[in-house]
Amino acid sequence: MNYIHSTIAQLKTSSPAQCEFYQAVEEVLESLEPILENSEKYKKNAIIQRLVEPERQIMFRVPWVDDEGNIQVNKGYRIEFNSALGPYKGGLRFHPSVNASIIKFLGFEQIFKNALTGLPIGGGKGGANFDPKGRSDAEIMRFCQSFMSELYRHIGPTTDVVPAGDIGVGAREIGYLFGQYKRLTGRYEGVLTGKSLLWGGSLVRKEATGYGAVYFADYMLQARGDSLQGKRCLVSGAGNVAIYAIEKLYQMGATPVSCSDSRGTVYHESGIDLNLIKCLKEQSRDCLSVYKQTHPDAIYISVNDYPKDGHAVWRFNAAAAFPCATQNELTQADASALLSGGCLLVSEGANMPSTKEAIDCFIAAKIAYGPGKAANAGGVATSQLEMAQNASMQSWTFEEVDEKLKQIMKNIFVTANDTATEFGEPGNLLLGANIAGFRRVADAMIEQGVV
Ligand code: NDP
Ligand code: 2IT
Repeated sequence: MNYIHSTIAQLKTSSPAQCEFYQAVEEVLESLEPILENSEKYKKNAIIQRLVEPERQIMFRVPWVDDEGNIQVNKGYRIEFNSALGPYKGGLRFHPSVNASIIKFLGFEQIFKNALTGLPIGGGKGGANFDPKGRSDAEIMRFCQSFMSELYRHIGPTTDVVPAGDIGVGAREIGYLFGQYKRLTGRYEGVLTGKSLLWGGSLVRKEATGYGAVYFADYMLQARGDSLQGKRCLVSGAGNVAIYAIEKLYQMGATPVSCSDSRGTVYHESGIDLNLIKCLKEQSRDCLSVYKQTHPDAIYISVNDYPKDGHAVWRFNAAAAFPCATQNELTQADASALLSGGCLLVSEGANMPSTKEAIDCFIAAKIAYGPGKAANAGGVATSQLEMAQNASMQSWTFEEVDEKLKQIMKNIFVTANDTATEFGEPGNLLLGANIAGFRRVADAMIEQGVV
């Protein structure tokens, strides 16, 4: 058994039943074969064994009282995965599916994503198995306060910087979390990102992940002598990332024709009504099924009617696909359907949205495929720009931050593309992103000794 396979086998014994985490590790490690084969130093320094083991894992009880006076108990997590390049950085996810496997896969991805940005940030992730759906603002506040009552002792502006959102965590939750942090510590400091513009947030942070995934798509197409202009695009999700991917697609002359949530998919041939989605999801927190009340010509497909082997959203013909909802939302059958429908590009706004088999189809077909750790890095990169503004007591304009975001996405594309070419697989951005991110973290780890 070679170095990579023996590490994965050991991991399955030492961290049992964490299938999403194994999936993320296998995807990265398998693309490292070419660099590991040619360099003894990573093996000699046990870099792979060290990388797959988080530096620290914090799990805690989150008790809170609901509006009926019942005591509820959730499980909270913060995984401080790797600090070779800087303080741990990565969001929080509040969703009923959250468990150690999901937080570890997200934290592991975050290490390489953050390395690819070229910024001084390590990798971490946190969250809770809390379901915000149907909860009142007062319940959300009490949950966030209880969550922070434990988390505050583990975080700090030079040690571990939390949110800027992920599934179920947006501006409202960040406000409540920050308020409690300030109350407990008495410190007004940049320990959270994605803050409100009224009290230390950065312009463009809200838009950054979705915009970044579209900029990345545009760089992939430019390299192939093509552009997004006039292209029909499928988008999944209807949250923060999906909304701002849709907005940027319109600005770049493309037509986004779909979006989805946990209950169903909307397909609108003439183009998704962005203002309506913003109202439904950012304000009234409604389900997408009501979209048809305003647009009877749109198609709505409930999850109950999805194909058995995948998701309705990928079964329409389009030139490009932007998965922006959640992990494993794009299967092998979905990938085949996309390719048969003429899809030339996939840019992942979500983390690990495509299954391994789906990715294999995209790589084999040699379409432009932007893996999440490269294509969605605009969010965390703009979080770091928020940290930089906080630390220097400055506020940059929308145009300044947007320009820096574009430049960062371009650098990530060029780095992944050049690395793919260097390792003999031109155009394979999965390989290029994994090797480039790994090389930066691994070399820093070697220089810092056995810690
Ligand atoms: P939001 O909570 O704002 O939106 C998530 C969207 O995905 C919602 O429309 C939600 O549906 C849908 N969704 C969530 N879980 C499922 C599921 N199990 N099945 C189907 N649909 C689901 O989250 P974000 O937009 O912030 O995050 C989306 C993805 O992007 C995640 O993978 C996240 O890790 C990734 N990401 C986010 C970044 C950020 O800056 N926010 C940065 C980089 C990556 P419903 O409305 O019904 O809940
Ligand atoms: O997956 C991600 O990169 C995020 N959810 C954003 C993390 C951050 O700290 O901005």
